[in-house]
Amino acid sequence: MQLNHAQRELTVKIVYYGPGLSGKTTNLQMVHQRTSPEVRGRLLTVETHDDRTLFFDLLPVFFSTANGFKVKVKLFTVPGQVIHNATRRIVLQGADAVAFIADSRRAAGQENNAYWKNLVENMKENNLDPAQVPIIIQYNKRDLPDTKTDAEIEETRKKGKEPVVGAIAIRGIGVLETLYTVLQSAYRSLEARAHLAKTIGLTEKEFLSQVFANMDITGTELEKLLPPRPAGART
Ligand SMILES: Nc1nc2c(ncn2[C@@H]2O[C@H](COP(=O)(O)OP(=O)(O)OP(=O)(O)O)[C@@H](O)[C@H]2O)c(=O)[nH]1
Ligand SMILES: [Mg+2]
Repeated sequence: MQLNHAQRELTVKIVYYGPGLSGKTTNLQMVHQRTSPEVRGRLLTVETHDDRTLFFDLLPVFFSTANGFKVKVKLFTVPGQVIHNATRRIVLQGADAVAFIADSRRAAGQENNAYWKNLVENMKENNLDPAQVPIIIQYNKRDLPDTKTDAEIEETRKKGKEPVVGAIAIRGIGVLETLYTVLQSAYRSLEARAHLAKTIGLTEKEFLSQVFANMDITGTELEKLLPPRPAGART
């Protein structure tokens, strides 16, 4: 987190981490599609010729608080290919929360575990304390055959402390729910350390409702979590 009192600016950094081809870039593309052009920056992608992320993808989302603070949420993805570990470590620097995108297929189990270890190692290298930098897990590709069952995912959820979200990112299913969950975890961790409500008057409710105020949440679970807005409203 970067908090600049003079400029009245808060920057929050979220990193989408996980094995190669798990759907990290797809998540950002879907968030981009559902976000109004007025509040989003350019979706910056640097890819190889076969669409693999080479460095990272970045999507910034902006809003202003009732107190006149500018809030910038920066969404990054890391490159999942094994050879790009140094890049993953650099992109992870200063993360406020991590969305771990796993492939739900059984065959991907080992790969998921290897990248979970890799995440923990790289967090250590960057002095990111897992007790302070929350991780949430997305089980993506729920549309494919031979995936973990819902019951198995429920088991994982119960065993671990991390929130778990199911998704079919290519259809936009679970994508905004994942973003909501990771932002909520990020806010709570920052609130515990930096007291955002007290210092800049930004509550969890305002943070989350402002981020999603200019996103199309139609048909997502967020319709139940966020206050309804009158048609055409922008704030
Ligand atoms: N069937 C299915 N395919 C998906 C889903 N999400 C992503 N994909 C596909 O999986 C492939 C990889 O997706 P990306 O988003 O590029 O994966 P990535 O995690 O960014 O990969 P790297 O950048 O190489 O680390 C693409 O062909 C996507 O269309 C999903 O929910 N279901
Ligand atoms: Mg990618």
